[in-house]
Amino acid sequence: MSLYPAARFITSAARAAQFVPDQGREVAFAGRSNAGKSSAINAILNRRDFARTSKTPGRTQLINFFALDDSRRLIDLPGYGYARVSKEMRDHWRQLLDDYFHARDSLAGLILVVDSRRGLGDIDWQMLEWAHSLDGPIHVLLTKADKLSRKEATEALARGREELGPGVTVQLFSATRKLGLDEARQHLDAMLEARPPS
Ligand SMILES: Nc1nc2c(ncn2[C@@H]2O[C@H](COP(=O)(O)OP(=O)(O)OP(=O)(O)O)[C@@H](O)[C@H]2O)c(=O)[nH]1
Ligand SMILES: [Mg+2]
Repeated sequence: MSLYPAARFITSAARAAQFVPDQGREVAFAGRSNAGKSSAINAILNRRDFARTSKTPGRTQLINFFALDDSRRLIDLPGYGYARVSKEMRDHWRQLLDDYFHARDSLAGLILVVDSRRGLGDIDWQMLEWAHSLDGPIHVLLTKADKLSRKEATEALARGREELGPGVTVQLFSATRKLGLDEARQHLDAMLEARPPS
């Protein structure tokens, strides 16, 4: 069963001119390189190899636009924080993300993907600050929870809740074990279905 049976890849954008028209609603997935963004999208949509996944961090360097239906989209943002890239590359990413966040009236919410073993890092906080100016909900997936013991997972979630405070929701997630899928889908649906700002 796919939640969005009509879901399809639209395009990859390397610059703002290549963004799809800013209509309808979209939810963006952000996170460090290798955090598990593409895997989370695949798991949530119940589609294998839909958003590409990679064992090489930093491979997805473009903004990938996926249509869920005629008016709703999922956005796979390029990962950040991967050390072994040139300064030019990092500057390019920063510009691309900056352009994206400033351009998109259709952006209805952000899903921040964080490796549960690492927790929130400086660069995640920067992303959250950026996203807070959006005025839409932010939901954090603490992913790869399958790599944690039950006790570690409980602690990671408690720490996340405490650090993020009441404005941001957070959950444990595992694409591999399909843990937390329903909770993630509920947040995604709520973001996509909320009324557009008038
Ligand atoms: N054990 C485990 N591994 C995962 C999980 N999610 C992703 N991975 C692995 O982590 C690696 C990176 O996953 P991706 O989904 O490609 O990560 P990404 O955030 O899209 O990475 P970039 O596109 O490079 O920024 C891959 O080897 C995945 O198989 C998970 O829930 N559990
Ligand atoms: Mg990816």
